[in-house]
Amino acid sequence: MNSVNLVNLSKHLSFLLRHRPEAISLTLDAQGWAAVDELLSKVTAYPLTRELLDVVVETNDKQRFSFSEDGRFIRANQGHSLQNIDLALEPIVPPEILLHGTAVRFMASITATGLSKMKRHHVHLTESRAVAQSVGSRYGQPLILEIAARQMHQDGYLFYKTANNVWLVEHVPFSYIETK
Ligand code: HQG
Repeated sequence: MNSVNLVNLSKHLSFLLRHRPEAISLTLDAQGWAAVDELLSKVTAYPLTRELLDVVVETNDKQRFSFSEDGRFIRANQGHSLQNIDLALEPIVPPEILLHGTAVRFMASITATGLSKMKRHHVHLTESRAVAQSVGSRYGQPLILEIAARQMHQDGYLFYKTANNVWLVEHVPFSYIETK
């Protein structure tokens, strides 16, 4: 088990559970759940066992995956690009301010159109400045945007929170954004 690189395995699972289950003919249900037994039998790139899967889910730095209550199914908590998946999260009231980490080079476009979900299902927001900083720096010089989330909620926008504390919203018009 020690010889498996858990970060690489986690990336492979994200690829399968968020983007390309068909790469190994894996079936996801409408809420993104895959049967653990099916996953174990179809993943060939790693010597995946139930024990190793438990370790990945438990130790993943962003808690990217969840098991169903009975432990028989697994899904990615957020970040899907698959069109036919709906996590069926309940809308909840957001805090006053949420953060979005982006890169300086995207700002001209964000100023023109607001924050868009791009290839994912939602715009991803966080309560953590450290998370926003590291998410933004994946794309260049990072910039943290403050979103008037409670005001958006009052204006009728729906917010969701994933099992791993990522906040989701469909779109953020530029009028709710402050650069800080
Ligand atoms: C930017 C990670 C131009 C947006 C993190 C971002 C997150 C625009 C990029 C999760 C734009 C999309 C998501 C517009 C948004 N014009 N650029 N109108 N609107 N953008 O990766 O939020 O490691 O799809 O600012 O923790 O960076 O995958 O989204 O820079 O939760 O588990 O377009 O990914 O989690 O990039 O990251 P992404 P994101 P995981």
